[in-house]
Amino acid sequence: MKLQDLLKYRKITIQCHDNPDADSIGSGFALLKFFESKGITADLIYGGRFEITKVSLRMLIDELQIPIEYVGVESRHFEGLLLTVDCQHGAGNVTTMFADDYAVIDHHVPEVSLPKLSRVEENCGSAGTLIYFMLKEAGYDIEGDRDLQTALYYGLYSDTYQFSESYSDRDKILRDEAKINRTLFNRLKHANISLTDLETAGIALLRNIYNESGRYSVMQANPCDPNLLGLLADFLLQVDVVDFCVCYNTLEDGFKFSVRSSVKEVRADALCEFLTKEIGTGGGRRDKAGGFISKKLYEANYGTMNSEAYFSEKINDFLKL
Ligand SMILES: [Mn+2]
Repeated sequence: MKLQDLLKYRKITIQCHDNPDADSIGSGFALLKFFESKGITADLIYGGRFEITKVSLRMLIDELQIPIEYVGVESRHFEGLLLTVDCQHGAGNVTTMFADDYAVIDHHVPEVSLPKLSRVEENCGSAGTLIYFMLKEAGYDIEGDRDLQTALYYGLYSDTYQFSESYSDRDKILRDEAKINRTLFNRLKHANISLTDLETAGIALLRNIYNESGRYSVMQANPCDPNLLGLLADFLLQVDVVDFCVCYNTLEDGFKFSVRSSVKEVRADALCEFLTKEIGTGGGRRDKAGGFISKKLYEANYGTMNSEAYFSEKINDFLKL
């Protein structure tokens, strides 16, 4: 599929995945600009349970004036084309919305059967890389648009762990030739948490519970952006005697948590699945994973059991397996 194939639509809704990241937002923004330049009415949306709170993403949106709109968890019907970017319509990480036609631009392994109008290339480190080349293919004047290049560049940077996992030739071309707003990029790079997050982190660190025989830590933080849980877990794993850890917080409807592991005996993804079995969802990678436990299902199974006790006891059970 080429971008030119989508120009027949008079109305296009671009949808990012839920909990959108820099790549999804930047990619959506670039497509929005392209369609608008062609006189098409385009909107940029995302759904899901959470509105964007991560500081760097708010900064990206504010500084580049990205008109992204949060639409919540309710499915809606949009007129014209629905284009999911950095995700696939029907997949688990994107709230299902409806439209007259569907299109997909993504760089993840196909999870669902794709619509005819699809372009999925897994050898791109970011969806933005693919879009950068699609825009060039369509003859769009990228060079003249520094905001667009900054957004795609920052998306690639974020999706590839600071370019460390960017291997494809096309990723390298975007990295090397994009003309970006360096000042903004530097600010984005160094704006991961807010002062409130810093205080939340400080309190959480003091409440760390270390299990000596299991060589793990469990830490509860006050309600915060999920990104902070990941950062706290990364930090905790740096402690010499911590082999793996779980950082969580209590939200209105359940517990959100991050797991990190540096030992092969404890897989972070397996531990996540174990902790959420029948009461939530979780997964990830061998070293990094995360999950959510539903309050309703937790209470049905464990009553008023204290959450710190739940995590500790469950982890001990997991270690016995
Ligand atoms: Mn991506």
